[in-house]
Amino acid sequence: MKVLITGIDGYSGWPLALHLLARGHEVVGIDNFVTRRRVREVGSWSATPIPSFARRQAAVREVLGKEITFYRGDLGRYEVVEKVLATERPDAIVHLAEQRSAPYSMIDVRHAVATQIENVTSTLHLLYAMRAYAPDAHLVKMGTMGEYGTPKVPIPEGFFEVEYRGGKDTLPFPRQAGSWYHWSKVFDSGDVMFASRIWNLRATDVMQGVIYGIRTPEMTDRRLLTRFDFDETWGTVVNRFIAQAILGVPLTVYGRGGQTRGFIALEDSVQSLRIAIEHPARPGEYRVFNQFDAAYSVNHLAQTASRIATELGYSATIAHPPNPRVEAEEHGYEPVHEHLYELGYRRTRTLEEVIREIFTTLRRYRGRLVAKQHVVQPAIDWRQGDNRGSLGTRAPTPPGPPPSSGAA
Ligand code: USQ
Repeated sequence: MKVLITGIDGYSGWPLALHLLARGHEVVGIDNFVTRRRVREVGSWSATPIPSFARRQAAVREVLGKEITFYRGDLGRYEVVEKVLATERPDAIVHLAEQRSAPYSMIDVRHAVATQIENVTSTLHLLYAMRAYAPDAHLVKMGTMGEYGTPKVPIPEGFFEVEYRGGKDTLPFPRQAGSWYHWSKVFDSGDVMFASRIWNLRATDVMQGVIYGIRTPEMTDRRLLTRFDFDETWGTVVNRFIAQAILGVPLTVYGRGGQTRGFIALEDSVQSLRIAIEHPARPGEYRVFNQFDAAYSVNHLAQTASRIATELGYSATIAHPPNPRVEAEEHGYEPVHEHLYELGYRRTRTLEEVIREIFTTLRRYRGRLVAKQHVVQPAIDWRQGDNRGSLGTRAPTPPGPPPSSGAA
């Protein structure tokens, strides 16, 4: 199949491209490199050094013997989206090209508006261009488990049956997102559902949990590694805990740490997306996959990361700074995830083995963590309307003790 990946230069876009190529699919990508710029904006960088896209393409050619067709462009410009779809006419489109950081969207009004405008616009542009140039293509749209929030009832995959005052219907499950970013994904979901209905488009809306991990089996060469963010804004929680353990600074469990989310390893996320592509939705079908493997509390993650860190010779401690976010810190969490399993998905990676793999891979890049360690501490407060000041004045954290000899 010919698959267009929007956001191919990103944390999951790049491993997805490698995986699809290895499976014999044809890959076309588009990216405007905005994540690279925005990570610099908050004073950070990827722990793994990321080559230019041209070098990435060359490495793919050399190592995998495959070609990636690439467009540098912005999905915010409709003429760009039209040109790519009219030229390529893909069988499937995996839409990952959105501002993906909840804390980034909470910096101030400018960041909130940019997040929502960019995310909703890119999706609408894709939907219109699909209708015009690729009406039979299958859209696999990256959404988030965070759309649902943390309700006190089990979370279905998108829809549930409701009985109310004598009437009965199957309706979209209510959304209670927890950041401007997460709300942008809710708006996208409504737009994709509506477009598939009026234009008979095929669509899978992926409610993905928090991803963790650093590599996939196709990354057989250092030049093929994906980015690995560890700062407050762009790093996800498991990845951040390991970077903190390597730096010798306390693992930052926000508040009481009972916050529970669905998690999935990078390799399994990529596998899930491939399965969705290979089993497309029917014309006019809008389906929802809850894409995660297991639910963990932040406390459990910190304890697991710190236990493994200690085994590997690092001295890891856990801190509970005041929660900069507004979220429930103790709650039940019971999301359903059956649709992917019905299509043959099986989890391949455990939390522990991936944590160990991150430690092993990151050891080589400790210097890059140390150089940016002041951006690891949280500074964006959900309650504040303007966090630009606190971002600018973040004091560099003192370096932690070096790992004991024999550390991973
Ligand atoms: N957390 C800590 N300490 C930290 C960082 C995070 O306790 O140092 C907590 C947060 O308060 C939150 C949980 O860990 O309760 C997850 O935070 P996160 O930063 O790993 O993930 P989140 O902001 O929810 O967003 C990430 C991705 C986003 C994706 C989402 C899936 O950045 O693109 O949509 O995970 S989900 O969480 O299911 O909505």
